[in-house]
This record gives sequence, C-alpha cells and structure tokens, in this order.
Amino acid sequence: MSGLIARYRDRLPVTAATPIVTLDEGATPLLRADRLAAAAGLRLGSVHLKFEGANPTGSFKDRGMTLAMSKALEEHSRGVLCASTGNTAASAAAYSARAGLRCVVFLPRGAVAAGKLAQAMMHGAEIVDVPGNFDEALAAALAVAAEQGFTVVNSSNPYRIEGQKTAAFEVVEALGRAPDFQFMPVGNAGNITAYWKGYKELGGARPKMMGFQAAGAAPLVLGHAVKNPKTLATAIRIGDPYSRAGALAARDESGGAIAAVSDAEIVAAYRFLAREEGVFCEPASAAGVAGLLKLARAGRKPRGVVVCVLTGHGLKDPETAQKTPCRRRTFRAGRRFQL
Ligand code: AN7
Repeated sequence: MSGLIARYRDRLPVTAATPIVTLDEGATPLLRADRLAAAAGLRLGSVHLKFEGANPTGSFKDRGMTLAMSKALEEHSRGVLCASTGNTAASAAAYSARAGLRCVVFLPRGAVAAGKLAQAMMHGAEIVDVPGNFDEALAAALAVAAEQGFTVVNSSNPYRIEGQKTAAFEVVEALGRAPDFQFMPVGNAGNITAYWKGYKELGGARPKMMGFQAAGAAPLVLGHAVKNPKTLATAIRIGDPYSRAGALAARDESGGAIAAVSDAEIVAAYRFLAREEGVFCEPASAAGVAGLLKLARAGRKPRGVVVCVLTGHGLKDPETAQKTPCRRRTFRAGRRFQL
C-alpha cells in the first residue's frame, strides 16, 4: 500500500479497520534553491523548497484529506462538506470521488482560481456559490454541516491536521535534521499548526516558524479579524483564521514570527521561483519566499538551514500566471526568423 498513511501508520490515528483512501500523496520533493539563497544573501546549499504542488491534486491539502476521508468512511459518513478558497475543495472532491462519498463545497463567489474550480467540477463535487468571502462561506458550511450531519473536511477536522503534520516528518528525513527556520504562507492557519505539531512530535531540535500573510488579509499580524480581506493570492484571502490559536502557539513556542508581505512582494517571489528555480507555485505559496527575501533585504538574515514551503502548484491559477510579461512573437513562414 502506498501513500502517507501507509508510510506513517504508527504516528497517525488509524487502525486495521480504517479503510484507506489514498492517491499516493506526500513524499514531495525538497529542492535545493541556490539562486534563491544567493538572492537572499545566504550560503549556497542552505535554502530548500518543499514543493507541495507535487501532491496528486497539486496542493498540501491532500495530506490532510487522505486521513480525513479515510476516517469519514470508517465512521460511515453521509458525505463531506467544506468551505474553500479552492484547494481544499479540489482535494476534497478528488478524495471523495475515490471514496465514493458525496462532496459539497461552499465557494466564495468569484474568488476561486480557475484550476481549482475545474478540479472540483471534474471530480463531481456539488458546488454552493456563496455571495460573500471565505469567512462567510466557512460559517455557512459549518452551520449546514452541523445541522445535517455531514463531515466537515476543513482544517477544523482534527484528522486534517494529523495528516498534514507528516510534511514535517518528510522535511526532517530529507535533511537528516530539523531546519533552523521554516518560511510558509498562512491563511486559515491549519498548515502552520500541523507542521509545528509534526516537529514537536519528532522531539529534538525544531525550526523557528516564520508565517506570512498577505498585507490585505493579515489578521494574525494586526491582532484582529479583517472584514474585507484583499489580495491577489486568493488561496490566503482569509480574514478570520480558524486555527488562529495554533498559529500563534507555533510562532511563540518556536521563537518565530508572523508578518505580512505585499501583493507586489508575493508576485515578485512567485516569478523569481518560476524563472530562476524552475519551480512553478501558485501566488499564495510564494508568500513565505517573499517573506524571506523581505527580511534578508532588511538585514535580518536567517542563520542556518532554511526551508520554504510551497503549498500549491502554479497551474492552479492560470489567470495570474498569464499576466506575467513574456517575450512573444509571431512566426511568419517564408521570412527569416532571428533568435
Ligand atoms: C496554496 O483551500 O484555505 O494556513 O480553503 O491553498 O492552512 O489555511 C487554502 C489555503 C496556503 C493557507 N497555500 O494554508 C482552502 C484554503 C495555499 C492554500 C494556504 C492555502 P492554511
């Protein structure tokens, strides 16, 4: 049996009776990123990218979804439900297709990238358009699920966090030690909570957890919810994170920080990774790298081994990608073409 439940069975809440729903998620690349290291003024070999876009549906959500869906089947759930900025919906749709469970996704209208919506549709999820933002969609989803007995597969589901903590195990296996710093985006704050749980369970050294929110959607930086969150990084356009407490604990217990980066900084990091490292992630995923470059520019360079988590694949959001400047010409037959 493949997949991360098989690999980490002894550290996950499964039994012989749990039917495993898997798409062989996890085991994603940890890539050395020397051009990024150079751009940040850090030692070559010290910066690595955990490319979660290599998961089966193109995001880290698959780590939590394999476990959440397996437990939903074990518990004879009627169906699963989530609110989503897109990636949770895409992952829930794929895993519920495999499980044979009904899947309902509450989506903030007009705020989900095209690739993610396409995935949810293809995998047969039922889509509920919410005229409002993600926070409103999540409140609606939680209320409907509680009333009608559906399993919520947002990161309020503890199995999501359990599955996602395995990414920390993989980072430590690949490096042979824990990194000194981990940079990552923060939206609903489940993932930073999960990584921190994973590092703590391993015992030993732990990284300082460096979380980055988009400046227009930075409730954890401001210390209060944001009513109308705004950012081009739609995955993290979240004003009232569910796992706020987990994120603040990760920050404080690790001696890390949660800070904001502007959309311009996110886009610059997103393009840099694609052009200089050959790694195409979605805009939200570049927030951690944007944070690393911003701190380095301010003379606050992290010392030691750095891991940046790239949470989702760039193909998720073709609209943003296609706004990137590109040298493009028309070929005319019969005319000389100068390279
Ligand atoms: C690419 O899919 O919230 O801090 O509904 O898709 O654990 O929320 C996605 C979040 C980072 C933030 N990067 O992670 C959803 C959703 C990408 C994401 C995050 C998301 P959390």
